[in-house]
Amino acid sequence: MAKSKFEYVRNFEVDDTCLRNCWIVVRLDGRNFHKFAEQHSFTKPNDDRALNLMTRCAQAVMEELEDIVIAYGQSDEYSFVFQKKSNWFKRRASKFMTHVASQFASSYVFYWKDYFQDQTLLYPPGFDGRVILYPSNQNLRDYLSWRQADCHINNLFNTVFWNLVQKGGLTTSQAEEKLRGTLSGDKNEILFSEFNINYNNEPLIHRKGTALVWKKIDEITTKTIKLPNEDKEKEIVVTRTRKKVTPLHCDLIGEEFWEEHCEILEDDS
Ligand code: DGT
Ligand code: MG
Ligand code: MG
Ligand code: MG
Ligand code: MG
Repeated sequence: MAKSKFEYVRNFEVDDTCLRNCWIVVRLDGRNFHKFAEQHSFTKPNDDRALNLMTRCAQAVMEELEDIVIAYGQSDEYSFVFQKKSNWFKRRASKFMTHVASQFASSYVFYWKDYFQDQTLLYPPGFDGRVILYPSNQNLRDYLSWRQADCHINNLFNTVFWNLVQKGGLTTSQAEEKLRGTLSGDKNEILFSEFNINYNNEPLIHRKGTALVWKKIDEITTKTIKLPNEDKEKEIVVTRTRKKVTPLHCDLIGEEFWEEHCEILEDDS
């Protein structure tokens, strides 16, 4: 086909190929969710409807898009890890970022009513996205550890803060003042002595966030077959192994998770 004289504009497109042999991580974060949470009456400090909706959207992203080996989410964010050798869209960063963000955002609207029956969606939410490349398994593990540590730090703070306000009768500025400069040990102590709460017994989903991994499951179905040379039909049991996205609320920082899910970190070569 002959080229039009306009064709040259293509040369203005810049190359954004992700370096080979690196893990490709896409992290999304809700735009101005401080306001979004207020306007949609999210419960404080954690709204399980919102957290489960986020996970439902992440599951849709993992199932619809190629090559995602693990996802991790907390608060209004989710990270998606694409396998090192992925050649999806020739590793173009903009394709990864935009497909993840748009699939996630449309899912958020699509599945909203399944989680928020009594709360209408008041305006369309948005999510920002970024792409980060990690060359080594250690870097990837440290990235996920960083996000999970962030979840822990924020959740411990928010749990004490909202107990002081909701049960302790403090104003938000008094609670802020009381917590200024406190270490995690102090926060655990306030929770225990003032509210009889052992932080370690708080729900895992709030303390650890949510990891989504592929799990093999055996799907058992019955099938009716017609045998050759016979008139009768026969029912047989068929077992199919299928991969299913499964949510886990566990520690990602220690060795145990990575030993149990050794298929995620492939050979570091
Ligand atoms: P951004 O990301 O710069 O556009 O601004 P924000 O407001 O989204 O800030 P970010 O992402 O640092 O913080 C997440 C906000 O989302 C935080 O203000 C609290 C809110 N949020 C997330 N999950 C929950 C929840 O389960 N319950 C409530 N009440 N708020 C939540
Ligand atoms: Mg942010
Ligand atoms: Mg945000
Ligand atoms: Mg955030
Ligand atoms: Mg097209």
